[in-house]
Amino acid sequence: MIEEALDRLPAAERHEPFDVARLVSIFQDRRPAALEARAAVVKELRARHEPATVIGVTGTPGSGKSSLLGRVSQELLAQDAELSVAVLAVDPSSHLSGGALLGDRTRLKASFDDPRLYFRSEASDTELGGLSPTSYQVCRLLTLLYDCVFIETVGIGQSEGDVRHLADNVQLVLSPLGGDQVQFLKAGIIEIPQGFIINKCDQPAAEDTYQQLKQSLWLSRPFDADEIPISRISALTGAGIPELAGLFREVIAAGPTVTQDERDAHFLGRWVLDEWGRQGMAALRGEFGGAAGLIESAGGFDAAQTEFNARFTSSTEPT
Ligand SMILES: Nc1nc2c(ncn2[C@@H]2O[C@H](COP(=O)(O)OP(=O)(O)O)[C@@H](O)[C@H]2O)c(=O)[nH]1
Ligand SMILES: [Mg+2]
Repeated sequence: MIEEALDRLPAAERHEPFDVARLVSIFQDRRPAALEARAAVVKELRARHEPATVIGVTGTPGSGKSSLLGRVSQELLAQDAELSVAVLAVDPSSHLSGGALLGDRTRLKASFDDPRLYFRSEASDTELGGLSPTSYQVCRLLTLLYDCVFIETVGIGQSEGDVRHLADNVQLVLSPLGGDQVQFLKAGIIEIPQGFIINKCDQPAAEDTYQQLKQSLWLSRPFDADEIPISRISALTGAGIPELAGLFREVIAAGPTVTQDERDAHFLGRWVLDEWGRQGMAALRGEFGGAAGLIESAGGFDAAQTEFNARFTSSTEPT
């Protein structure tokens, strides 16, 4: 597997879709052989590329995340001829396709032939749309191949795979009179995002949503309420999309805020919990000295997995 992965690397760096897709599959592969291949790929890529900024786009299903990402990614490519963009949609529904993102506008479809834009959707492992260790792995690859990575996800706050551990910047999408919007803002969720996007501003109720959000922000974030960007857009008409793309370009230019070490530590913990449960977590905290400690002593994320597999398996064997 290592050889295949390294063979495909040059084409993937040129954004050849088929080769990128093959590498993505290796990053999703749960078999032990994939660990080594991933480590080799990451090592090569890190020597040549700085990791890209990751932007999380979250919000309830139907708020228009896919539609706006389809629009705004296209706008980004138009505004900057050098830029490449990857979109990873972690979808809670089982029937997956790029359908919503592509929309039914042929103009949008055309830009999907542009190799500077890569779209991938992945089934979520939870109904809430939480991120899995696999989402992390794919994101880890894409940040080394593209200039900017968007993660579309429903979950914010409720799952341990919190998007804020993966994204450098989190944007919460609201739509006018969205059913559980109030719920969303109550749950302490309003504190997390670096920005809000009110989509469907082609609908008159959007003005109320804007006022409501402003008030909630003044109450719950009095010290930064006036600085938090609220983008008002319509993914349907395209209104506000150029400005939103401008905001994203600033975020991309500012660079990553979450370090790779933090991401690695968080998602190593998630992986241990997934694979080995509470007993695994106890061992990780105890004899392995915590996720960050294990990664450091093993010499990287993949090596830490290999070491944990080997030692934890042997320590749980009956004596
Ligand atoms: N009126 C209006 N409808 C929109 C807008 N953006 C998306 N939609 C519609 O809202 C529905 C959900 O959109 P989708 O992008 O799949 O939402 P997601 O579940 O958040 O990814 C679809 O029927 C879209 O056509 C918008 O700006 N205005
Ligand atoms: Mg969607």
